[in-house]
Parts: sequence; structure tokens; C-alpha cells
Amino acid sequence: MFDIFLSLYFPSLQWEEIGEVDENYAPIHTYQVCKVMEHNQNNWLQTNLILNEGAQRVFVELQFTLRDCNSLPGGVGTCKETFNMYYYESNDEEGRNLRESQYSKVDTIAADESFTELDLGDRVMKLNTEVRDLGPLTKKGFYLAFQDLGACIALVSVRVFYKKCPFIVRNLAQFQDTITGSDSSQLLEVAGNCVNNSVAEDLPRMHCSAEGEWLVPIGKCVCQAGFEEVNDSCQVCRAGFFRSVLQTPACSKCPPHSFTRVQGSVGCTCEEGYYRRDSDPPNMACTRPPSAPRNAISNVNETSVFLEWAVPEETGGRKDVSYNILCRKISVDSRHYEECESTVRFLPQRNSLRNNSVMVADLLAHTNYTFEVEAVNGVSELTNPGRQFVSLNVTTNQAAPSPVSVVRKGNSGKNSISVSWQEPDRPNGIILEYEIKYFEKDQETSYTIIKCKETEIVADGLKPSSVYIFQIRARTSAGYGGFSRRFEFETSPYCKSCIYIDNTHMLFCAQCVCCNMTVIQHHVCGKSLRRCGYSKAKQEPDEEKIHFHNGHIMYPGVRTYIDPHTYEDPNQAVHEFAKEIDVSCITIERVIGAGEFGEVCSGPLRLPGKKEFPVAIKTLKAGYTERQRRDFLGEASIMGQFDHPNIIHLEGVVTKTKPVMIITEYMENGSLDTFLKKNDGQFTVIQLVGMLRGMASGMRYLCDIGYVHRDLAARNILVNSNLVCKVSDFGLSRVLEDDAEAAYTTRGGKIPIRWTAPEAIAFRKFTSASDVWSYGIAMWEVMSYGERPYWEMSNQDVIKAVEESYRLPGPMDCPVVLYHLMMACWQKDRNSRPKFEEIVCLLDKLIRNPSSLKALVNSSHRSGGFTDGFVSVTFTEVGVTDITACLTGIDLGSSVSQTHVTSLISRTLSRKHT
Ligand code: ACK
Repeated sequence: MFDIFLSLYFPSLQWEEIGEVDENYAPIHTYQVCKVMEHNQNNWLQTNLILNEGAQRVFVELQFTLRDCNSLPGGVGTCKETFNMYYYESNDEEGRNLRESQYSKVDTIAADESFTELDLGDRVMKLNTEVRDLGPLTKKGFYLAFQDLGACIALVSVRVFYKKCPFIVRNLAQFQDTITGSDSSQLLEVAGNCVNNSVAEDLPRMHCSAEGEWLVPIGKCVCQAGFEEVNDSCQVCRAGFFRSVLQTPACSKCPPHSFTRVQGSVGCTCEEGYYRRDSDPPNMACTRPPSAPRNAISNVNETSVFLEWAVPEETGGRKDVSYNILCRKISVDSRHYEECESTVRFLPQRNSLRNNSVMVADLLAHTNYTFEVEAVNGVSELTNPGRQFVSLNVTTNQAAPSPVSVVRKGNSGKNSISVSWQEPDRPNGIILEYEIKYFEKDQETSYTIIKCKETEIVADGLKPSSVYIFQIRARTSAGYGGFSRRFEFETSPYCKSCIYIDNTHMLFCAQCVCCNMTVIQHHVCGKSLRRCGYSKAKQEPDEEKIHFHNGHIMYPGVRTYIDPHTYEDPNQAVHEFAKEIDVSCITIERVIGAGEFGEVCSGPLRLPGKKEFPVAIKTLKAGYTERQRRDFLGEASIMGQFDHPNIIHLEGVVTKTKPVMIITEYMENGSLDTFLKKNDGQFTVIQLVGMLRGMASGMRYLCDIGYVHRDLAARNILVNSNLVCKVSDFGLSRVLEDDAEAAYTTRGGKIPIRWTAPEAIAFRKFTSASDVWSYGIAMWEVMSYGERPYWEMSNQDVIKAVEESYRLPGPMDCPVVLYHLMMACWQKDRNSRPKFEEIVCLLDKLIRNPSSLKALVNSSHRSGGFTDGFVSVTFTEVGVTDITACLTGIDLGSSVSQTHVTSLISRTLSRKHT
């Protein structure tokens, strides 16, 4: 802050101008008035026009002395101790004619100290200083005037000034002198100017206060590039130094591998062979490209290659080294290398790899590749020093095809969906076949597999309005590829009326309730719909369709067996699985036997629109209990779920009238055990094996749909006029109740001991494996023409003998291979027994190769008896090979070694045939 004084003088005065000396005898010039004794004083002292030089507010400092009225001799009647100060604004000299009333009063001025006579004598100047301010001033200048009304005053000095904020440099910005504002509290905003070689970073401003002080600096200037701030100015950088705009205020020495030879540099130039990217900070050293990667290795996994390398020895002084992979494969004519296919995948990526490794996938199988791993850094592209790389030669392995990725739905019907697909992107060889797996959504345990060579199939036998999941995979000589993702396709809604055509008869349905999916309906619908979808006849010769349920192979149209016990109402179960037949369609002609619940009869069945055919009619005798009725119809509920040529076929039930009946197909030759006894020795071995094959096939079916028979024996096999054997006798509790052979075990259950596997006897572990044991016994029955197993041995002895590893001897003239099969069925470890699937396979082979049946269990025993205690068996190579081909996991050697077992049984038993 500083004050600017304005010049003034007093051209008009009623006051006296007096020259005096001050206390120090220095001459002073004063204006005085002292007319205290006279009345009505009005004495004016007026200045010249004082130009205010643009100031809007000026200060007036007065120095004066004032006489104490009380010290005047002769009274103070008219004496005053104050005077008034006025001002008048004007643009020109008009002051001589001013009237009193034109002035504006500034203040009445009083003395802090007044002087007396004494002071005059002592030459003490009681000088008063008063400051007043005027404003806001709007004209060029003003007059000051002092009015005396009768005081004794000496005006020693009048100083008039205004205030300024002085020139200043702050934050490299210059702020010029600034006159303060008109208001005592006013802050004047003032814009600054950047000093030389600086630029405004943010417009610099400051505020000039009424007191002439700079306050509140805002914004600033910065030295431009190539200059640095020194003492509120910007000075140029010396040679060898630089300063870029955004860097620190001071000039910096050029970084390594760079220089500058001029002053005021904003950056430094790289030495030869060194480079700088635009994005590199100017204070970063100049750098150069890296050398090649080192120690590259490859690791091949089928059609993937893992490449790994070490960082280059020379990184060029940079941290941004990355790697690019160049992939070339040998051309088809093996003469040159060509770019890899665009389908090859690089993980995580092909270029700008920051890791020292990469996985290259989806290459062709059995192909030579060359990979170049190139090292680059941020300055590689600024130069052309030649690519720095390491190369690797790799040969891929055999690989399975990649998953099928494109699967489309074609036409769909109520019960069928046609599906087509594209070959996998990477077959990796010649595709031998496709495997199509499909199942109803959320029913994954029951699925169907179709194998075919084409790229489309029609899946049939589906439910209407149902979503099916399809997955497809391809197979080459390298094996199966992965399954495609799951594709969901839906069948069309079901129809309101349709005609079902069965193999043997026609049914007219008012409404197609396939979606209810009773087993019968399912089969019937399934059969009918083959006409418009997938059918055996339509299948490609190579096409194969297999159904699976809970890991078991199922047959077309077969569903999982449902235990009727799971139905709260047994009547519901029977009507779910069995057709109600009107009693008027049935004619009972004769009684053919006696069953547990009543007679078994035969007679023709005449269904509307069908030719009559013979049936067996099982009746429920009058006076039955509710439980008996339930158990009786339970068999129909079970039988109704089966559909296989070697399972007795249910035609339907009669439940609406009495007697309640179960109608099945008629089997002309009755039960197998009786039939064989009646025809002892009458059949060829092939005929017998054919019977065994039928029985095994029926059992395979039951096993596959999860039904355990528990009472498989020749007596429960029925034979038709064509010698076709069919498994029958399916009851709920009949195994324990209505089989005359069933005996009570120690645990209280009733079990047909001779036919039953030891684990089923011991702890009721009935499984398909225990059915296999029973099948072995039934085989023995067949091969011995209905002989009673273990002859007259008591049940207890049988249990004991079996427990002690003794087994039935081979029946007379029984082919060795069949006896081996029986023995395999009687393995103690149920898991070691053959599966029905394997049994069917073996019997088929034997039928196809009858010579394998020539080797017989020593026939001398037939006439000579078993008294010498040994049964010797002869093997033929064919038999053994065939068995092993089908019976995987069966240790035939151990079966054979059990011949000593049979010896004991032979000794203790007498044989009917001997
Ligand atoms: O040995 P079979 O003549 O054959 O005597 C029994 C009897 O009824 C009691 O079960 C015979 N039988 C049972 N079901 C049928 C059928 N579907 N066809 C012919 N006979 C049958 C069995």
C-alpha cells in the first residue's frame, strides 16, 4: 500500500496566513483564525481545485492546534473549540463563486488537545492530527473548505491523498498499480499478466483491498517449455538441459542416451541407435529394441502346443517387452510352410504377450508346425533392426475330433424331431461315425444313443409337447470327441384324435393321451409313430439305436419297470398298465391248469375289429380277499409293462365283472419243465440252446428295465407251438407265497431254495445276478430234460452243499461249453457271474457255430453213474474262445477247477437217468 498526495493551496481565505517556527524553530506555514471575542463568526478557508487523479476515495489528514476557550482571559461567551470541514466536487475551476450551501460537510473537527496561554509561553505545540476520508468521488476534482465559527485555530498542515495497491509479481503474474475502490470494504478484482516466457496455466487474478493491500491470489502462470522459474521470472534452460511443459519447474539434465546442444530445449535428442516413443516421458532414457527370446521349448499335447521361453538377454532398457507368435504349418505337398489357419487359437493371445508362454490350441493333428516367438518392445516399431525371434519346430499328435458346434432342428412331429448338424470344426481325421444322445429334459437317467454316419437323424418315439436335450459327438480313429453343448428341441403338441396301429391289431383312441404315458400307450404310440419318423426300416444300415436307463441298455420302446407297490391304489396301477377287456370278448373253452388264485383256462379272445385268437385266462376264484385280488392283479400290472418276444404277453384284464381275469397270450406247450419231461431226449442240442437263448433274451430284457424275477425256473417258462420260450409268472409276493417249491428260510422268508443264489437265501439279496444263478439252474433243468435240481436232496442239504462250494454236475450229454456257462452262473461272487447280455451273446455264437457244442460232458457218466466220484470235462478251443469273447471277466479256469465240487454231489446222489 502506498499513499499518493495531491497538491493543494488556499486561494480564498478569511483566515490569516502566518509564517511561524515550530518547537524546533523550523519555519512553518500556517493558516490561523482566532476571533473568539466577536459574535457571529463564519470564517472560511478554501483550497484550490484538487484533482483526484482517478481516485474515488481520498483521505484528508489535518494537523492543527486549537486554543482552550477556558484559558482565554475575559470569558468564553462566544469562543468555540471546533471547526467544520467541507468539500465540493467539480470538473473545473469554479471555486471562486461557490456558495456555502453548495458544499458537502465532511465532519466537525474537534481537538484532542487544546493549548493554553501557558503552552504559548512554554512554546509547547499541542498539535492535533485528524484524518477523514471523502468518497465516492465521481468528478475530476474537488474543493476542500474549513469553516470557523469562532474558535482559535492554527491549521498547520493539510495533506490529501489516496491509496493504491502497488505493482506486484505473484505466481509469475504481474499486477499493476491499482487505486483502491470507492468503498472502504470494497475488494477490486485485478487480472494479472504472465511474465515473459510464461503462460497462464489458469488466468491469474488478485484482489486489491480498500487499504491498498493485495489479497486472495487466484490462478497462476508457469514458465513455458525450455524455461525455468527463477526469482519471479522465467529463465532459459542451458544447453544439455531441457524442460518440457509438464515437468518440474527446473530444467533437467538430458536423460541417458540423449543430448541437446542448444539452450531453451523442450526435450533431448536420442543418440544414434536409441529411440523414444511419443508416450515415453521426456526424462526417460532413450531405449532400443530387445534381443531375441532365449531357451524356447515346446510341449505337445494332441493338437495343442505349449510354448515357453526365457526373456531376452537385452531388453533394450525398457520394461514393456512383449512377444508375438508367428505360426506356420507345412503345406499339403510338404514343400513349404504356410500361414496357420485362422481357427488356431492362442491362449491367452497371439500378439503382445506379456507372459513368457503361450498355449496354441486347435492345430491339425499329425502336422508339422513352425513357431517363431518374436520379442518386441515399445521402440521396435520405430526402427528396423530385423525381427528378433527364436523358432521352434513342432509335430502335433493324433487327436479326437473337436465337439460338434452347430446343431439344428429340422421337422418335428408330435413324437419325433429331426436333427441335423455340421461336421466339427476340427475333425482331426476322418469321421467314422456320430453318436447322438438324447433324452427328455430333466430325465437324464433315461436316454437314447443313436450312432450313424450321416449328419442328420430323426429321433422318434418321443412325447408330444416335450422338450428333449440333444448332444452329438463325432468319432475318428483317435476316438470320440467331446459332446456338443446341450441343444433343446421340442416336439409338437399332441393330437386330439388319432389312430394307433399295433403289430397285431388296431386301436381307435378318442383322444391321444400319449402324454399320460402309460407304458402300454407309450409302446403303442411309439410303434405307430415310427411310420412318420425314425423307423428300423428307414434306418441307415449303419445306424444303431440304443436306449439306456440308469446305466442299463434298454430296447426300443422299453421303459423302466415301475413297481405297482408304488401306487397307493393298486387298481390305478392295473389300469395304468393293463387294458380292460369286456368279458363278452372272451370265451372260456377249457381248464388247462390250476393256479394259486384259481383255474387257468384257455379260449378265444375276440376283440372288436380283430381276428379272434387263443388266449390263456387266469381267474381269481370267488371268495377272494382284497389282498388276494390286489396280488392277483399285481401280476397284470407288472406283465403289462413288458413288451418282449420272450416275455409272456398280457392281452388285458377283466375287472369290471366277476370272476376277475388276467388274459395272456396262449402258450400251446405249457410250462417248460413239464414239456421237457414229456419230451425227454427228443430235441437237438441246437433246439435246446434255442430255448435257453429265448429264456436268456427275456431275462436280459427284464434285467435291463430293472425287474428282478426271483423265481426263474423251468416251471415258470412257457413254451408255444414254435418252441419259443417265454418267461412268465410275475407276482408281487408270489415268489414267497404261491410257488410250491418255495420253502421257508431261517429268516422266515419263503424261497425256492434249489433255484436261488446263496446270497438271496442268506440275506435276501435278490438281484439280476441272483436271477443269473437261477438261470443256470434252469439251464441245467433244460439240459437234463426237466430233471429236478439236486434230485432228492433236502433243501437244507442243498444250502449246505452250495455253501461248501459244491455245484450240480453237468447233465448227461450236455455240451461242455454250456456246462461251463452254468458253472459261471453259479459263481459265489455274484459280480463274477455273467450278465444276461453276455449269456445271450454266447448262446448266439454257439448257435451260429454248432461245432462248438460238440464237446460233451463225459457221457460215460450217463450210463456208469457217478460212483467213482469224478466228472471230467473236455474243452474245445472254440468253446473257450467264444465264452471269453462274450463273458468278459469270467474266470473259466476257476469254473473248471471246481469239478471236484461236482464229485461229491455225484457220490451222494442217485440219478434218475442212470
Ligand atoms: O404246465 P402247464 O400246462 O402250463 O400248466 C400250467 C397251468 O397253466 C398253471 O399255471 C398253464 N398255463 C399258464 N399260463 C399259460 C399260458 N399262457 N398258456 C398256456 N398255458 C398256460 C401252465
